Amino acid sequence: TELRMPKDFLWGSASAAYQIEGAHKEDGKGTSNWDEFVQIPGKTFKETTGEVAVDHYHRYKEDIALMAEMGLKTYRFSIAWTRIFPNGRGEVNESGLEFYQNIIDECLKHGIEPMVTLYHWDLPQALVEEYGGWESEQVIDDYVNYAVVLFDAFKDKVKYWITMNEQNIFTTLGWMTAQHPPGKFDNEKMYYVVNHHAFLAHAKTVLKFKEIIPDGKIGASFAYSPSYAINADPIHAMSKIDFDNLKNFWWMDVYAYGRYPKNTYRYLEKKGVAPTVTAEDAALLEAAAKQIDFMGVNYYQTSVAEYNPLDGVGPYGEMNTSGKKGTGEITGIPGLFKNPSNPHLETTDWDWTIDPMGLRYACKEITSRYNLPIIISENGLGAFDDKTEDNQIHDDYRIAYLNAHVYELMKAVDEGCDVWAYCTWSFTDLLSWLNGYQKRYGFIYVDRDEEGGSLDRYKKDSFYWYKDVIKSDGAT
Ligand code: BGP
Repeated sequence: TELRMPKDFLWGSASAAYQIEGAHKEDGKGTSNWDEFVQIPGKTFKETTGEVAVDHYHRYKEDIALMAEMGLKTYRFSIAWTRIFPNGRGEVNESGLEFYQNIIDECLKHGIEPMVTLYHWDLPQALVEEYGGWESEQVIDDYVNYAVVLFDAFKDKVKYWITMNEQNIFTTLGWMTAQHPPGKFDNEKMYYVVNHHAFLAHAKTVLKFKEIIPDGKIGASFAYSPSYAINADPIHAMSKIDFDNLKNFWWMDVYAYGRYPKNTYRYLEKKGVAPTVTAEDAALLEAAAKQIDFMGVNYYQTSVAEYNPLDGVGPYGEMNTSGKKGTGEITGIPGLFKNPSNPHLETTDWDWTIDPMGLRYACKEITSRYNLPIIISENGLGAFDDKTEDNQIHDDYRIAYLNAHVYELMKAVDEGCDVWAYCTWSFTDLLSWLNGYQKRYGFIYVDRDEEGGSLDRYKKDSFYWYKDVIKSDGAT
């Protein structure tokens, strides 16, 4: 039988404030942790920053008009906390609110459902300086206060909200491997404390949300990398479950059940790094878990789990930020698992495994474990610039990648998963946090490199492909 998504399926695309907006000091915007971090030599590819990014701040009308031309049903974007509260809290910066008001109105004008991410990694630097940002529990109320301002401002216009983008990634890269701000690696206990604060901030926000926008939909977006044991030797099957518990369920279980996976909690307790969970925390997490409406999933790749001896590889390894295949190192947790590459699958130039069926696997795992609706909040292929002289971009590899993933997603729906939306990463080309402007994800090519450029927009072949997909409900 023919596969086809329902008529009201939200075909979308996604972005994040720091990666597209630019205008890093305009209209009262405060400094974020990322504005600071990129100033440290050697932290990003060729020292690239988001100071200008792809200038979406000034070109949002043009960009949203392109979305409308494509027929996009939803646009997922994040709000920069520093535009709303330049110092993280205190007085609201009205021109910041106005900017997002304009984006939302522009979307609605074109019949595009806005989907808002509250936090996509750019934390007000003032809060870092004041009390250490996520390291202090003071951040919880500041986060909730920021969220409530947005709920009040946009409650009549925005239905879909995402609290955290990839809490697993920003905490792991920020506190375990030092690749994101604040660039720390030597305090494992703090890594779990930071996560606990983020969970509590998420949970309090979900409960507030239900008071302010009772018919709205809220969840968190998780970077989910499902795993396969390297072979049928039970020792690797054990590594797989340890990996899933420590790297996936540690977050998803808290969002969906309001509690940490017990075996992993015990493991961390023995190590002396488990977060303290008070009775009040437990009640709050559980209450919020009952209220979330969907699991947001950012899906890029799957992992392989293999046993890793106590003297084996650790969590930090060189990351491939150059696009030279094979330059990324294997990492793991000594005594539990390591994550070698998958001999059965191809990779991107950045060593990311390409596994369309893994998307269906992810959906089925979430459906059986949590029985929650799913929003695919990111999925996409990073590739090099390949514009021809007459401004054409023949990105057939991107079309092949997305097409295979859409097909697997439709199979997941056919097999009983309740999927509401599919957002590709990304609509326009934009800044890749550690890989600069050379790693492109968009349907729209933006003329710029590390040095700058005209910032003109050009439609890639994938633009027309996705337009057809949307028009035909993905019919195969
Ligand atoms: C996700 C982030 C996005 C985006 C994407 C692509 O982890 O939520 O913000 O950057 O990955 O990643 P990269 O730019 O590293 O290729």
